[in-house]
Amino acid sequence: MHKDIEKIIFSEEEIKNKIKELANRINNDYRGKKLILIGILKGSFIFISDLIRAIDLQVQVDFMAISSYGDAMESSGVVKINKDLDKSIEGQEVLIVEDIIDGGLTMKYLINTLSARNPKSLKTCALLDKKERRVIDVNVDYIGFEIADLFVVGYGLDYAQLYRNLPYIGVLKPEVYKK
Ligand code: PRP
Ligand code: 7HP
Repeated sequence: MHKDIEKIIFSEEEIKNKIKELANRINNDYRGKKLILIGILKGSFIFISDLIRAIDLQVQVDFMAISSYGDAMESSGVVKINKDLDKSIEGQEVLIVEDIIDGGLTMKYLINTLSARNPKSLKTCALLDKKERRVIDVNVDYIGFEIADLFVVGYGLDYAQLYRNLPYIGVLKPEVYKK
């Protein structure tokens, strides 16, 4: 375990199994259809790369880069698009893929922005859902794990842009935040 991690919340094995479960549901729900996964950078890059390999459909991928947190641990509530999609999603089946839903402002913004582009369908997927923290109601169609109000890192999730490379999801030691 990394020296800055206090506790592992989800192991590599648990994440792997959860991704299989989510992909099975997605495969069944979109059987015979073409799907576009939209990964929200940076946090979702590891999750989406494992998820897409477990999906057995005609599937494309595109990315958006959004910033709402910067290096802070609380959402600023101001969402900014740093990179938009490369292609139109009009008339397409679209699934937004996030690492985590916290207050919900980012996902709400994405749903509003992307539904205005007239996709055939728009659904949402997040590996982690911190329901207790919600400040705005948002619909998440595929949820990996519900988690308590803990700041977690690893498997794409960062603190001050670090720890995204950890293969598990864990909680940092409190002294790391005080540095
Ligand atoms: C994180 C996460 C979500 C968002 C969730 O992104 O990846 O996009 O915050 O927060 P919310 O539900 O309170 O809006 P962050 O801004 O930290 O950027 P990153 O993905 O580059 O780490
Ligand atoms: C954003 C975010 N990034 C990393 N860890 C968490 O627990 C987070 N919640 N919202």
